[in-house]
Amino acid sequence: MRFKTVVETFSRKKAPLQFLGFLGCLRITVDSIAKQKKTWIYRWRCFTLKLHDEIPSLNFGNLLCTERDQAMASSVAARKRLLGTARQLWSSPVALVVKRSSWKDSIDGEDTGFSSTGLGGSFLFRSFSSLKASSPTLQSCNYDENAEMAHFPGARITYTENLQFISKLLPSTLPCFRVLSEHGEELVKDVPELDKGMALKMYEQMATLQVLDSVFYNAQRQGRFGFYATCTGEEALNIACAAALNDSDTVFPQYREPGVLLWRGYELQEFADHCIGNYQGHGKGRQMSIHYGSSRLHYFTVSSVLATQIPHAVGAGYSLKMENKKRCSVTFFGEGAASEGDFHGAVNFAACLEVPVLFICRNNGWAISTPASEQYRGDGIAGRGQAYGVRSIRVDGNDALAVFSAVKAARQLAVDNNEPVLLELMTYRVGHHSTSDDSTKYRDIAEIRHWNERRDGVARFRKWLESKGWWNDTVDVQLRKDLRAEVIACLAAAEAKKKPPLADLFGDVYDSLPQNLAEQEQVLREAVLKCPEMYPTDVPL
Ligand SMILES: Cc1ncc(C[n+]2csc(CCOP(=O)(O)OP(=O)(O)O)c2C)c(N)n1
Ligand SMILES: [Mg+2]
Repeated sequence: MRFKTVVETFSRKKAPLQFLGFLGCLRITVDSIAKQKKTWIYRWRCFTLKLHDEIPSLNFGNLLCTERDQAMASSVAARKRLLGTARQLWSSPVALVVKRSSWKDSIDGEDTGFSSTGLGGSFLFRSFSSLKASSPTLQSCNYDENAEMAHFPGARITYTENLQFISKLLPSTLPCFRVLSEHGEELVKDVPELDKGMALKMYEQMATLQVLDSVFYNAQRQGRFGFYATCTGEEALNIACAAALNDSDTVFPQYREPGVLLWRGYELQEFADHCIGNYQGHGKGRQMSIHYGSSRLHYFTVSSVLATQIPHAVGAGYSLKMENKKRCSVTFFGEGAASEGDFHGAVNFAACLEVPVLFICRNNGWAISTPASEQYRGDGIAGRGQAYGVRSIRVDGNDALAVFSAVKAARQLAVDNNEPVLLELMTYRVGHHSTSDDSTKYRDIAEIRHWNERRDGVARFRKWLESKGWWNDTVDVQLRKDLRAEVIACLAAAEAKKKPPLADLFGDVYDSLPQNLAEQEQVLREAVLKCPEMYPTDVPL
């Protein structure tokens, strides 16, 4: 398996070094120094490190090499000791610095799998930052020889003689980051810099989502298409996340995040065409109606099989890292989906492989009829981050400004450091789970009303806009009226379009139709011709 990543190289003499990233090892190609191409495989579990005194900009001295070590590194024995310490403390490479004249003796013969033969001159290079160990444990490593440390392959730890289990809970519940009060007042000085144009665009998109949901929900109830799920109560969260991301970040959605697509430019007509399932719809009528997707907008097609999108996002993020794209992948999921094994495997994978991926959990309190209180015993979803060695944050998901700030900052961390970040956005699912659900059967109507009337995120954002003098009732009424007319017109236009031809039912999976599918198509055609009244009349044969 070969990845294209060419990694940052440092050299005073422009030594033509190239790092090719591999899973689990680094392949180092040293070119013209030896006037011939030589390749070494450097196993990443073996570790070589030396401070290059001439290039102070490489600042790993504070991590592993104290001044004492530098002085001692002048002797072969001391360097070997340093290497040994490094191996024990650090299981992945940060940098490999080679100065041939002084290092040949200690590199050769070491079990690094690396030979210095053929190297000449003085040069150094470092592995790409994605392999850089960034765990806080590294920085607090104590390798004082006098401290009694228990070195196991699984952890670097101190001993205790107290037989004590650690508590089930963190010392205190994780706080919830917010920027606005329930009344839309600014609570912090550093309100994210949103200019008027951006803030208004966000609000208009939130309103569009509300109108879209209202019209489509009713259309489904009228039997005009098969299934629908609103994001009522989570519109502010949808749009704030989308606005904070880069439009080219690859999104792996659950199903309650159509706002991200809307923000990126998915047309209202595209939503309608897909739900109705006409020939221009993304799924050509073969998908559930809310299973939107768009490769143009870097938005993977929704799959209702819970949590399957989470490991996919990690794989995509890993690939973005290897191609040095400076983008991240983003996956959305509910607190219910976070109970699936896929979530746990994916987060652990991302932590170990240092993948730039955002795990965005919408904790809306319900997974159909299962309340969050029956979903976990720890501190929600954010509380799991530390166990996996992943940064995490809990945010008020109904505070668009808080969500915007947190996602923006998380994205920066992910892309700059090649690391995953877990965000838990606290919110409430105001709507029914879907058109197949009546949530009043399992939850109190007063609870729904409370969230809808008192704690709605769009209303809160609007109050903030009004406090700045950027919005008022008159424009709001007009906007919603215009949007409603537009959505209704798109739906009517979608219904007037042809259905996809029958042959489309069998296409798009294989390059050429396999025999069994060809036979099935033939049988279906014969059945339609024999009993046309049993089949839709608007599907072209
Ligand atoms: C693997 C799997 N199990 C069960 C279901 C049925 N199901 C569909 S949605 C859902 C609830 C998901 O809740 P959550 O992840 O909290 O998302 P929310 O609907 O609240 O946005 C369930 C159980 C499914 N689609 N896939
Ligand atoms: Mg939920």
